[in-house]
Order: sequence, then C-alpha cells, then structure tokens
Amino acid sequence: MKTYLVTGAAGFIGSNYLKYILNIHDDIKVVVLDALTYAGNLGTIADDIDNERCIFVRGDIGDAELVGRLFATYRFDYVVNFAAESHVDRSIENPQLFLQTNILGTQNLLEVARRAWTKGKDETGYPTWQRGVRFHQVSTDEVYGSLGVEGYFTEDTPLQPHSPYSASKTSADLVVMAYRDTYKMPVSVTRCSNNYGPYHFPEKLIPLIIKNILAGKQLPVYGNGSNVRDWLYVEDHCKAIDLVVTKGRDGEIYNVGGHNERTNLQIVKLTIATIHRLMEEHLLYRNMLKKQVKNADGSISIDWINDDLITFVKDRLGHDQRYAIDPSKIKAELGWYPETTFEVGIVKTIEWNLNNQKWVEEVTSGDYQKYYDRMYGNR
Ligand code: NAD
Ligand code: TDX
Repeated sequence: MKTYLVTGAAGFIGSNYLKYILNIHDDIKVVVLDALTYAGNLGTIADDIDNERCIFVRGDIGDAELVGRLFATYRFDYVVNFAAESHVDRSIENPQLFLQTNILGTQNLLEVARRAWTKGKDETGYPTWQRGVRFHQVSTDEVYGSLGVEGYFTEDTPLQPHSPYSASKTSADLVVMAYRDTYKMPVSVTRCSNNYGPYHFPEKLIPLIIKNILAGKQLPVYGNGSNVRDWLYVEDHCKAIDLVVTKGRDGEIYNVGGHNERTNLQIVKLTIATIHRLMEEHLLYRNMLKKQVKNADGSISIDWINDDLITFVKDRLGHDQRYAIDPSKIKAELGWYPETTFEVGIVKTIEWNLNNQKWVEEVTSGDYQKYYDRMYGNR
C-alpha cells in the first residue's frame, strides 16, 4: 500500500486528482494538506475525506513543524504538491504571497521529505534514500515564457517566465531540481497547459465566462482576445500526473498538453455558442438560466446569448501571447495522450456548472468558509 501526501487538494486540479486516485487505486491511503485559502473549498472534497482511506488536515505547506509531524505519523511514500497561489492576475497585485507559498512552501516540503526519506550516506557522500519514494511537483507551461506564432514548448525549452506567478513556479521547479542534483532525491515534475473542467474557480477564464453568460453579464476579454492557450480537460491532466508519479522515471520533467490551441476570443465565442445550443436543446437548462427573458408567447428567450455579450477590457500587464505544449515525451514513455476533445470537454464543463450552481455561488460568496467552521469548528 502506498501512502500519499497530497497538498492543495481542496483546489481545482488537486480535488479532481484526489477523486481520480481514490477511484482507480484500491490500495492507497491519502493525507490531504490544504490551507483553505480563498481558492480551497472543503465542500468540494467533503465526500472523499474523513475515512480510513483519506484524511484532511488544514495547514500551510510552509509549516515545518506540521509537515514534519505528518511525515512522522503517516510515513509517506509519495508527496504530490499542488498547493500554490495559482492566479496570474492576483500575482500582479500581490507578488510576495506567491513567492512565499510557491517557492518557500515547496522548499519546506522538500526539506522535510529529505530528512524523512534519507537514511545514511553512500561511499561518495550522497544520501541513501528509502526505496519507492517520490516527490512530485505540479508545475506549469508558463515557466517557458511565451511563444510566437510557431513552435512548441518541449522539456528542453529554456525557462523564461514573465509574471510573478510564473517566476515563482519556475523558482520552485529549480529548487526541486536542485534537490535532485545535490541530494539525488527521487523527484518528478509535470508542466501542464491550461486546465478546465469541474470545480474550476470562477476567477479563471472559462468558468468566469460560463458564470457570466448564465447570469446575462458582460464577458471581459483582455486586450484584443488574440492570446493563445492550449486547453486540457482536467481529468486528462490527473491521469498524466498519476502515470508520472507511479511509473515515470526519477528526476524527469514531463510536459502535459491538450493539443488544443485556441485564442481567447475563440474560446469565449465557442462557449457562447455551446451554451446557446444546450439551451435550445434542453428546456431544463433554459429554466436554470439566472437571467430570464420571456418571449411574447411566455416562453424563455435565449436570443440574448450571443457575441454581443463580449466586452474588450484593458490588457493584463506582461500578458504572454501564446502557450503550446509538445507532449511527445510523456506519450512515448508512458503512453499518455489527451483523451477528451475540447468539443466534448466544454459541454461536460458547462453541464457541470449548470448542475452545480450552488457550488459556484458558495465559492464566490465566501459561504464555503463557513462550511469549514460548521464541519470542523476551530480544529
Ligand atoms: P487552485 O488555486 O484552484 O488551488 C490551490 C489550492 O492550494 C487551494 O486549495 C489552496 O487552499 C491551496 N493552498 C494555497 N496556499 C497553500 C499553502 N500555503 N499551504 C497549503 N495549501 C495551500 O489551483 P489549481 O488551478 O488547482 O492549480 C493546482 C496546481 O497546478 C498549482 O501548483 C498550479 O500552479 C498548477 N497548474 C495549474 C494549471 C491550471 O490551469 N489551473 C495549469 C498548470 C499548472
Ligand atoms: O476575465 C478574463 N479575461 C481574459 O481575457 C480572464 C480571467 C482571463 N483572460 C485571458 C488571460 C489569458 O490569456 O484568458 C487567458 C486565460 O487566463 P486564466 O484563466 O487567468 O489562465 P492563465 O493566466 O493562462 O493561467 C492558467 O494556466 C496556467 C492558470 O491560472 C495557471 O495556474 C496555470 O499555470
């Protein structure tokens, strides 16, 4: 049986990963460590935690005493580090928090793991490591900077981050690789493109657009909407991380990408058109619209769901123009490929949002913080 420390699993990708591994592996035990920042929602994983297979601990990845105690109690085989400040726009407003969490928090996890997993030294002075352990860092394609109209990021592309967020993630990657090179620590890193899917916090483009369309609000597109992102359905990302953690080679970096490049304007227009089509096809969904406009005959109008909702707003500072991943390495070594096409993934994502509007409202209203107090008091 393998024991995991999964950090940041009350957030978007971490919660999807937690559900994924609990579903596909029978013989694992997971401890979730999450600080429950504005982006962490305990309600998302309420059905998965507090049982013999999965335990939730509220805390900071930068807390050496706490992480040390967890290692001593649970003797982890794997650390999978999702915990981070993840929003580029927020990093422009408050860079320091990103450096604190993303760099120093990661280093703290590495250091506690190093102390717990090493026994002695070999004849050359390098530490000897407990067998079968692995520190996995969840990283991002943003570490590579920005592409022009052509080309792809490979694992060998030089690191050239631009935002405080991507600079902090790059620094964390470098610290992980420093532990590999200096101590021969068994580590792995995945660098992934933009994810979308269930439990995506509606400050990010796709869930924000869906939320605003359902409410009949304007859709803010930065600049002229020509920036390109490579969108990946979150479950495909979770599958890639699981493969790398369990079967990937020690010390390796793997790029994970959707082969799905779109401009932001294309994404917004496709989301509008898809919601319009779903509304046309399902009366049930029309009834779920927050903005209700009636036709003369009393039926619900959806004519207003069109591109006129788009509004071009001031561009993001230092806005990277294009990201695109070459995932050949993970395909060749581990057989991974993005299984969910964007056309299928966006319908799943919209339907999930329609069916989980209470979740969306709770995470944006801050009510979810009350959930923790209700569930756990001041533990
Ligand atoms: P998220 O913002 O939805 O979730 C982050 C989680 O980390 C939250 O639950 C939050 O409470 C927790 N957290 C924050 N600071 C913490 C701390 N100091 N200690 C413990 N927990 C803390 O993020 P996400 O979108 O799920 O991203 C997860 C990881 O994947 C991040 O490392 C991010 O850089 C990376 N990533 C994200 C994307 C994407 O498209 N969202 C793409 C590539 C890589
Ligand atoms: O309202 C918006 N309007 C808009 O045009 C928002 C929120 C975003 N955008 C643009 C900016 C980007 O070009 O859409 C694109 C996507 O923006 P985000 O959803 O904020 O994602 P991005 O900045 O690309 O970063 C995401 O992918 C890489 C994640 O948030 C990161 O954590 C991950 O590392």
